[in-house]
Amino acid sequence: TVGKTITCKAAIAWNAKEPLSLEDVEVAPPKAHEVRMKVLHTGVCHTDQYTLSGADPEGAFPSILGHEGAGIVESVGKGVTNVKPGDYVIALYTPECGECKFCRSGKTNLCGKIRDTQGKGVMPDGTSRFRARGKDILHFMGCSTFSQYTVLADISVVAVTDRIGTDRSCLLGCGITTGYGAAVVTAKVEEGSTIAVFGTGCVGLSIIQGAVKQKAKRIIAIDLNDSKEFWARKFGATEFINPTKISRNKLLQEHLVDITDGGCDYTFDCTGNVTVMRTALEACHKGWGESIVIGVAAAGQEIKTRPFQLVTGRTWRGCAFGGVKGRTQLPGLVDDYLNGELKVDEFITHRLPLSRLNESFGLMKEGGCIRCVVDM
Ligand code: NAD
Ligand code: AHE
Ligand code: ZN
Ligand code: ZN
Repeated sequence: TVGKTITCKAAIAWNAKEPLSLEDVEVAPPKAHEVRMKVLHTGVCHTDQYTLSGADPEGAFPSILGHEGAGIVESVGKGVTNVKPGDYVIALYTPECGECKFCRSGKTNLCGKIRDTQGKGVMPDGTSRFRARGKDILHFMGCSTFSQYTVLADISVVAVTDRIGTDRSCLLGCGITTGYGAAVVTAKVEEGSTIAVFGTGCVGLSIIQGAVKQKAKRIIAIDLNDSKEFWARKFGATEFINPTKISRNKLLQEHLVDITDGGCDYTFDCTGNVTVMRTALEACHKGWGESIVIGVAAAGQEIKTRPFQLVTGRTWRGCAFGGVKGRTQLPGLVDDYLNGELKVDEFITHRLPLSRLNESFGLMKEGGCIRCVVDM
């Protein structure tokens, strides 16, 4: 197959708001500094559903979604030195070139090298490697893991040991790393802290996992769905609040400030709801509380609060992929998993074959589904 176009199955998003269509796609060989990957497993993240819903200002169609995938390198283009055919890899929607202004700053995990073309759904040379029904199909987040084969920039993959199965390592490609990193790398939650996590899906539960590791004292999980209480406590939450069940005369932020002696040290939005983001900021402790935005909000949505909230020492920040540098830090997270120090298996509540990938979007709305892993 090396150097040749591969025809395989992919779940194509022809238009927003339509189910994905399973059909043949032609995957061109990798060009210079590109890697063709045989995707073995992919998770389905809320962000895939968000972009399919049409709410993503960068969402473009037809495209192949999916950004939480792991597999094997099938072939590499000229100049690729970081991976070789046969390597087990995780796809990185936040690449790491190590050379750009961002990578060298020491201040962020964002990489600027290919962000413009990635956002347009094309490879760094401005073209696509996918064709179906005689049309070019766009890439997504530099990954497109809803295809049995995909092509990525070499800086968008990291090789990891095959001792972790790809049905587990795929989840390190987004949800688990995003939440764990938000708590450990971005917020750097300290021992004894009080934190609140808004939205306890895969990302929120992983924040809880990170906060437990950092020895937070109180971990308050907040979700509209009561069935999330079981999951939140299983991962280490000390309290659970369903916001629809607190006293009607009180705002949720007031309630949180009351029960925490002045507010939380850290709060995290994992809902993508801008009203929740405000609540999370205002639930922070005066003088030092920090609120981290992780959820992605629909086009046109904006956040607001009284500037006095910031004047009085609260900080509003955010992160992508938890602030984790994929090529530098993911092998370490895989080791943590293998040493029993990072939960991964516990997030997998459902498994589906590629032919039933669409069902995962319905499952996501149910409280009982944390992550659905798709066997490609
Ligand atoms: P998910 O759908 O599994 O979980 C979201 C949870 O939020 C659900 O349990 C839901 O019941 C709850 N929720 C929704 N509205 C709520 C509200 N008003 N109050 C309280 N709880 C509410 O999603 P996920 O895969 O865990 O992703 C969470 C969010 O993070 C999404 O917006 C996703 O797009 C985003 N995300 C961002 C990054 C990043 O790098 N910044 C990475 C992954 C996911
Ligand atoms: N494209 C959207 C925003 C989507 C978004 O924020 N994506 C996150 C990752 S979500 C993973 O599940 C992200 O990485 N953002 C940083 C980046 O560089 O894209 C929009 O609003 O345009
Ligand atoms: Zn994601
Ligand atoms: Zn870079």
